[in-house]
Amino acid sequence: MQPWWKEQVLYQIYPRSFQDSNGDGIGDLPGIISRLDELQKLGIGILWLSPIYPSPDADNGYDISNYRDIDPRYGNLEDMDRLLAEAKARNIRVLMDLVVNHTSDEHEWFQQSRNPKSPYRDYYIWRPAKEDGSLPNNWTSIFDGPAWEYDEQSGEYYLHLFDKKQPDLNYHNPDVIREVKEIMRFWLDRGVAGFRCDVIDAIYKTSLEDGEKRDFAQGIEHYKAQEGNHLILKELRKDVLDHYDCFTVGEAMKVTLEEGRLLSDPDRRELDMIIYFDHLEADAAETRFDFTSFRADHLLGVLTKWQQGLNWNAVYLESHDQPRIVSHYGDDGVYWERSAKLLGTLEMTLRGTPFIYQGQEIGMTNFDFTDMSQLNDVASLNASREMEKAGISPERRWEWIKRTSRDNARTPMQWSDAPNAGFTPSKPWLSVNQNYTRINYRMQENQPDSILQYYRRLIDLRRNSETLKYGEFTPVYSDKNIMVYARTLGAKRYLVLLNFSVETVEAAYQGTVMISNTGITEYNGKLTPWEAVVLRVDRLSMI
Ligand code: TEU
Ligand code: CA
Repeated sequence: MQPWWKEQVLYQIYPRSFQDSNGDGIGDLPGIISRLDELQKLGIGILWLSPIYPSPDADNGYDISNYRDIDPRYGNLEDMDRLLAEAKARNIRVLMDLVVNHTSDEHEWFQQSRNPKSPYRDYYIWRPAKEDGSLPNNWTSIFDGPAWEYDEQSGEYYLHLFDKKQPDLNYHNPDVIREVKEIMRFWLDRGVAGFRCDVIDAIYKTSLEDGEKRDFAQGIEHYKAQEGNHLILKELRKDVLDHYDCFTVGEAMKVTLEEGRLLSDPDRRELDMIIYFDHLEADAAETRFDFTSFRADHLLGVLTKWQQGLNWNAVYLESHDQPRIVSHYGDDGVYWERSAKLLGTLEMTLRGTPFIYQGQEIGMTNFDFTDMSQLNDVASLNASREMEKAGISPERRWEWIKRTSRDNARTPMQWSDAPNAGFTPSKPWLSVNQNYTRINYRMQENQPDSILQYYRRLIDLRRNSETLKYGEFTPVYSDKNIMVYARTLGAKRYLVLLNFSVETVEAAYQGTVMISNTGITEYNGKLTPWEAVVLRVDRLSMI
């Protein structure tokens, strides 16, 4: 029998933007509880909540000041218990986001740690300036600028791979590992079903030597997927996770296939799956602030590498860190609906556990902001400053921000055409996309051929097909505009035909139409613009 987390579809909630219940403009736990019926109806079996712990919000909750409580803006521990019980009643399990590469600088440990004599000193990575007065090394923060911040009280610098309000923990200290185990047990004992582990391939810094010159994350070769990191993951597995019916998905930054294998190979007993980024960077250029144009064959190449290379994949196209997929690889203009459905077809027919990000199921698009003042994302704000320093023009800066900003995915969920999209009765913490009158959940609930209804059918199709869940993945054909791949289990085979363009193209395959985003029931060998067709091929000899 396969584990439950391979059978189910996962849904990621970004709590502050999902549903506000008390009119303060911020989504909360009672809001999530009030929407569980919708999630059940979609066919979701697992929820991952982005962080809901108390946080000063330098990075919207990814800077935690207390790991054993709920931020009052989201509710309290009783609300959490109620959410777990209500979800369970609907056969939905809940994952917490475990953010333990760093804490908030307002966490008690860090406050104590600023005193060089404190037993907490060694919880973090403190270093004096070099003899010539320069920084301890040349590492850069993933949010741009140096990775070191000076602390007056200590007379030393501390390391932060992200914002300066996110000091990195020191995994050379066994006390830190002990604390992490206790935090994990705290939540598992309360009934959570596992963790999405934030940047978990970066927690162990092997050395603090200077890094090779790079335009992003300089120093990364000293902390990405290190041997010490593998040992810690094994220890967490053996001492904690193995004692519960749970699973972990670890975010692995800049990970290669080989590193990904080591982190998620079931025999090594580290993580159950990893979140990598390769397939969402298929149009990224070599230089940091540039892009190449999208090609379906290129994307299929990247997908094939991971589909065939890993034992099991976390399959996702959106998250709180990514632009909306319909605006990225799809067409959020004329072919908005079709391309959103095509991308859903792609995701739901790959091998792995599908992760749907809130709003993806109704085809939400990138934000409609018109200038920097409307942004919240710390990564965008810092990147914009760096681009300015590099002499990049305001127009190109804004283009890049619009294309990549994490705020694209963080605008509030569009539930209806009521004011603020039914997310809140008051002013939302981040502006609602004004296209909510056209793109919203309630409208799609009432339309039989909406993106939402199509996602329900896709999820249903996957749930009931061993071939779609477990079949082998094989690329069949691709060019600039189209990709065709097969999923095969024993004598059963599905062929997935996707046209990523506005051209009508020949694709001469035969089979029974299982689902299509154009509503066809018979396939005539031609794909119309943005058409997606899944065929069941009854006789293997046919292709
Ligand atoms: O993301 C880590 C990460 O790799 C991203 O920050 C990525 O580099 C960035 O989005 C590019 O702009 C995780 C969380 O998902 C993210 O929200 C947090 O900000 C980050 O860790 C720090 O906790
Ligand atoms: Ca609220």
